[in-house]
Parts: sequence; structure tokens; C-alpha cells
Amino acid sequence: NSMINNRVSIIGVPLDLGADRRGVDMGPSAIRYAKVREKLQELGYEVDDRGDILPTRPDSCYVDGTKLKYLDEIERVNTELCHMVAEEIGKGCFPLILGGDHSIAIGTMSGVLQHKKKLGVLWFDAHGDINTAETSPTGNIHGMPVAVSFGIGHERLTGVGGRGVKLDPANFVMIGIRDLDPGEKVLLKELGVTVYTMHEIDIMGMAKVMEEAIALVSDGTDGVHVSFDMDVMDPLHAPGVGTPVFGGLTYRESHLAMELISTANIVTSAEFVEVNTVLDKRNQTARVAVALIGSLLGERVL
Ligand code: 6HN
Ligand code: MN
Ligand code: MN
Ligand code: MN
Repeated sequence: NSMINNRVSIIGVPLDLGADRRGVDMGPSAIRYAKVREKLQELGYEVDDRGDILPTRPDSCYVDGTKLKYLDEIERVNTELCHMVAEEIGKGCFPLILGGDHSIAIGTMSGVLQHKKKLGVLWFDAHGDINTAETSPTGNIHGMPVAVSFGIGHERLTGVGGRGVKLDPANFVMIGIRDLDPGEKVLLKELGVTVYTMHEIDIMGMAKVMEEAIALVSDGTDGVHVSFDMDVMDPLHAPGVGTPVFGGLTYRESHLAMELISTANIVTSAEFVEVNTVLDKRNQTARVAVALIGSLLGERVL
């Protein structure tokens, strides 16, 4: 696999301030406990676990004037994450980020963008995560990272990593979507983001969806980031998530997607987010995440 360097750097971000339910702050520990390092070493990678970027816990829910919750701390953690991701890529390592709530995609993607100016993104999620302060029903920043990556949203979030470098909606593909807020639907259409909802996956099948998605994110790009929100899976397979939605990807559909991305040899960074240990059953969701990381980075049955 030539796109994937044989050195992987793990970065944990135990942040849960971007979501309403506590518990994803233990996600990185849970994924490590499910033996992510061992899995990667088995596959032949040299693994450097850079530890966690530690958020502080404000004692009350700070809400800024535009109703964004915990803006200060989320901006600070993402700025640190941006630097760390850029640093690891600079060293020639593949960054694997463990969340934490999905607001950390702001830091991950802005860090990758320091090196890959034309970045494609495969966004696996039940949700669109493309709200702004104006459209968000909750004020939770984990519902906003996609908007931010296009330069839309609070300036302290779009400013992470510098205002100049942003993603092109033409190379951004969403997969597994089944819960969008009204304002998100408007913005997705306006920007022309390609969205494979569960409906398209049912009709076309995952293999065809991934064939098209891979073509879109690799067209003229210099890297591809995989952002995998565990709630894209059906809650039957991934019960440990804060915002579960019925009717998601099966265990095999998720693996097939990872395997096809791996075979296409395009991925240059990845993050697995929203593992909520408080709601999980015997660390099942973290174990599934590790299995998916394996498939994404080359593991095969035979
Ligand atoms: N996630 N659309 C809802 C909101 O609050 O903006 C849910 C967002 C979920 C975000 O799961 O990463
Ligand atoms: Mn998400
Ligand atoms: Mn989600
Ligand atoms: Mn909703």
C-alpha cells in the first residue's frame, strides 16, 4: 500500500464538549483497550502512540453570544490537534486520530490541509454535521465541522489552521446519512456536496456507492481523509454512540467500504470518532472501530 506510509501515529482526543452527552471523552482509552496498536503492528506498521490532547473541563457550560457551546475549549483543543496532525504528516507518518466527539474533525482536517492543499474527504456519518450557529438546533459544535471545513461558521472555528486553506465541496462525499436538520439540507444542496444517504446505499449497494465515492474524492486531489463517525453504523452493531439513529450500516457494509478504500490505495489520514463508552456494551463499539481500522489499513481474511 504505497499511499499509506508504514509508520502510523496515533493521536487521542478525549473531547466530549462538542456533544450533549458525556462519555465520548473515554473513546480513545476504549479504542486503545481494544488493542488498536497491536492490530496495526500485526499488519506490519510501525506505531507511534502520541498520547492524548487533554481538554480541560469547564465547570459550567459556557455558551458564547452566538449560542455555540464550549467554543473556547473546542477552539483550543482543535488548534493543538491541527498542529500535531501537521507535524506527524511532516515526519512522514500516517495520522490516525481517535475521538472524542466529531468536532475534532475541525482540527484534523485543518492539520492535513497544511500539507494536502487539494484534499478529498469520505465522511461516514448518520448526520450531515454541516450546521452553523444559525441552523443548529442544539448549539453543539460536533454538528458543525463540515460547514467549518468549507469556511462557513464561527470565525474562531474557521480560523483554526488559517483561513486560506479550505476544502472543495466537489471532492467531499458523505456516506450513510439518515438524519439532517432543515438548514443542513439547504446548505448541502447549495454547495453541491455528494451525499449517499441510506436510501442510495440500499438501492445501489455499498460496492457501487464506494466505486463512485472513491472516484469523486480522488479526482485531482493530493490526499484523501476518512472521517468515520461510529453512529453511521446501525445501533445494533455500534450501540456505544451518543446520537444513535436506526437504519444504519451493517457490520459487513462498513467493512466492505473500508476494504474498498484500502484496495483503491488513496487514504492519507483517518479518524474514528463518537465512541461513547458510557452507552456501550462490553466495549463492543470500540472493538468494531479497531476491526474497521484494520480493514482500512489493509487487513484481509486471506
Ligand atoms: N455527530 N444535527 C444534530 C446537531 O445537534 O447538530 C446532531 C449532530 C450529531 C453530530 O453525531 O457527530
Ligand atoms: Mn458526526
Ligand atoms: Mn453522527
Ligand atoms: Mn436530528
